[in-house]
Amino acid sequence: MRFDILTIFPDIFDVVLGSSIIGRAREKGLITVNTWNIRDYTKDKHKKTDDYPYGGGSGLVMMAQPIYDAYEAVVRDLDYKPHFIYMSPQGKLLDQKLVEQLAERRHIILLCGHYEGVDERVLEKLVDEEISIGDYVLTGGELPAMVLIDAVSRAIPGVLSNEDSYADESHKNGLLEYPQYTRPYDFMGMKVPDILLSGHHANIEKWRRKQSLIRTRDKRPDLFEKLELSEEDKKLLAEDT
Ligand code: 4FV
Repeated sequence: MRFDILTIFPDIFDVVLGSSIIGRAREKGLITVNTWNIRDYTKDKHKKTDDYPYGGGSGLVMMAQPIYDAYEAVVRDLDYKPHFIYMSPQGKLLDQKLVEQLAERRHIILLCGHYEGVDERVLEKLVDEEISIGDYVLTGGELPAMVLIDAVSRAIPGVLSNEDSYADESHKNGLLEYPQYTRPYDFMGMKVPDILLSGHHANIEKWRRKQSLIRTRDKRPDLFEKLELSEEDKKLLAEDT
């Protein structure tokens, strides 16, 4: 997977996408992340990337030309068109299903907006998909881009050291993850559920499934109502009532 990020703050990606799991995935060549400073594609001596909006109003709008020319630089040597995503509060909400769909792609360009947003004409010309990380307004699209890259990269085979850990986690198959425990057995008088020390893997899996169902029902009824419960699931939930 290749990510190209169009941004006016390329440096802020270095630490977050250069560390830990994502950093190691880049070193292993599982993902490539390139940042492109939109300011490098401005044509005036002040390197303007934004200007006042036509029609008046507060704030500034990012100009089309520097963005478009940065895009041209990315695709110059390509014989295909990468998938172009604009991070925006108006986009479709990023969820695990969309993450997994994006992880199937080979090359994604991410445009990070600032100020009031981006000139509509560059969106019309370039953008394949608008994606939001939540219904709130941020100062820039850089954090959303990092969130997307983190979530999508985790879904790429080989990025997580233990493939199973991806299979079990929250929001996989629409369920929240079960409670996790590690040593010590007794922490401030709170003990680990004994089932987890039983060594009986079938019973442990059953306990975990039940905990996931209960958590999803209680914490995220919106997700729970979409589940197609098996007869076994219904029995597990009925045990509590
Ligand atoms: C955002 C979001 C977001 C809006 C104005 C950047 C900012 C500025 N992006 N999910 N929520 N973007 O708030 O993706 O251009």
